[in-house]
Amino acid sequence: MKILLVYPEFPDTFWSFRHALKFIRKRAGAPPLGLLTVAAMLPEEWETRLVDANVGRLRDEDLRWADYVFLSAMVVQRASAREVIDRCRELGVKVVAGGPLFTGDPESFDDVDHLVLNEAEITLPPFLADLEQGSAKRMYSTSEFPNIQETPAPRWELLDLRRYASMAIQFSRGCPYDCEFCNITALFGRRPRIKTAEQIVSELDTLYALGWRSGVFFVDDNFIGNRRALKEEVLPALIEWRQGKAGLPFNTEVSINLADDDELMDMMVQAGFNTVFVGIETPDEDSLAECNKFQNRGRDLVESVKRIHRAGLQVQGGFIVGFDSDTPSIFERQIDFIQRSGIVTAMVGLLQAPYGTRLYERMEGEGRLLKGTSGDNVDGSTNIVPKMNMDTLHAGYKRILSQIYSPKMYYERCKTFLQDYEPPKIGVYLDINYILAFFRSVYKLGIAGVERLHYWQLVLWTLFRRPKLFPLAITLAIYGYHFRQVCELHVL
Ligand code: B12
Repeated sequence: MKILLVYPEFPDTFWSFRHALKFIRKRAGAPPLGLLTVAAMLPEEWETRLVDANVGRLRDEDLRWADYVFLSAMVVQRASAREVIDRCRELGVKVVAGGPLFTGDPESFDDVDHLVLNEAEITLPPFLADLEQGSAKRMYSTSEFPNIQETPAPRWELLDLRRYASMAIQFSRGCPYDCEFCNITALFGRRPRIKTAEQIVSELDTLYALGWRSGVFFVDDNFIGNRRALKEEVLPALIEWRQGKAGLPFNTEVSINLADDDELMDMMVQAGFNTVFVGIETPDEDSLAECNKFQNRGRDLVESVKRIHRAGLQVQGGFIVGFDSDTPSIFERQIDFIQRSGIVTAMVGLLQAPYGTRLYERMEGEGRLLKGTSGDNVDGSTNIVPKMNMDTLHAGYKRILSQIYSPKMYYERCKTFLQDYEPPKIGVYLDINYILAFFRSVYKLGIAGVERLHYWQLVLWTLFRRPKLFPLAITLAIYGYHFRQVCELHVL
């Protein structure tokens, strides 16, 4: 059997990092970990190839080669996924689809031959067994959550590693919290399911043996969902694994209460983590109560962020406007909060109700649900009717983005962050692409860019005040360029 695994193209969005990736000559930020994992579950004697349309072209001959195309996608890849399905139909190739887009909206894909939904650890084996018997059904789904200690290691060797800026690895699935707008608990449950330290170390060993030295993204929904396992098993194993190695900095996603645990932050830093994404959402207590984000309530959020920065972990933050409790003062408060916290990478979106969330049900019940969603929560769109007047909301949203990504405020924020941030202690791996990226930034940002004055001020300030953080300062300058391009393209 010949299987072609296909990952459709992402549009030019906030998280695509497309404009930043050009500086380091990479095509994509992260690999399709779902497909790599599914590939590891297929019978060994089957031939498998992978085409990630974000790093290479999907040719008709690739499709013709395959007996089955295995397609994975998020909602944001809908248009490209649709194109792949249409091409397969034209060429008479059968399609098996799975992943978040198809799991959330199977009704839109009548023309897909087999929908293998939810987590493949449960749904793929019966599909494969039926396929062998010649009686494969159209749809396989489950409400159970598998034990991921039995999940095989992803097959990274199917990738052309050189085209990616970072690799991905997964330690846990699920999140103990239950925020009203988040679909993670619906998709993956509230009890974090974890892999063993041995699994993680062995996966990292494989990446290391393949020559990987750049960043590794732990794609967990909330990495600190099971602290006991982290402190007693996983982090000690990672600290040990890292001895004598350079490169491979880690980043992940956590909840804000990481700031309350010095020991955990310290162990994460020793293990090589340098960046964490945190759902901050809003500085407004009523909105936090409304969306059940109790882990963010009753604390000085700016101070929590700064504690994490001072420990040596850069916070990237998610922010939302458009809660029922929001008044028009929220826009200035968000801008002020983002500036004071020094969160350089601030993803600000309008409140959306993904399928499967409690918010979706509430909006449906209140007759406030609109059709469809772009899947991109940073494009100024929403699928709900907000309580605030829509024009006021849009205007305020645009104001936030135009301000926080204006060169003046963006570079000011970089400085606030670099002042607070404790430089990482892990060995540095010198990659020629990063050195060249500096020279490209000199031209594109320092000579040709509207931000040139701010760029040179940051370069000089960092060289004199925080020289160890110079590469990071350049990376942030390049990110700023990307964020401005995306905001100008989609929102402003
Ligand atoms: C890593 C990640 C990213 C990476 C993408 C990396 C990449 N190239 O894929 C980055 C940071 C870029 C990203 C961005 C975004 N993401 Co994202 N992301 C994740 C995250 C945290 C992990 C995904 C992952 O690798 N999981 C590990 C693998 C093993 O699991 P998996 O992919 O789900 O695969 C399993 C099953 O789904 C199934 N499966 C998957 N594919 C297939 C295919 C077949 C044929 C079969 C049989 C089975 C199957 O089997 C696998 C094993 O069980 C998930 C949350 C999550 N827990 O899944 C969100 C998630 C996928 N992202 C989401 C969203 C919304 C986004 C953004 C739109 C967010 C934004 N703010 O703009 C952006 C859009 C991307 C873009 N470029 O524009 C949503 C998707 C919702 C949806 N229904 O589409 C999720 C589920 C998070 C959430 N809270 O809802 N994301």
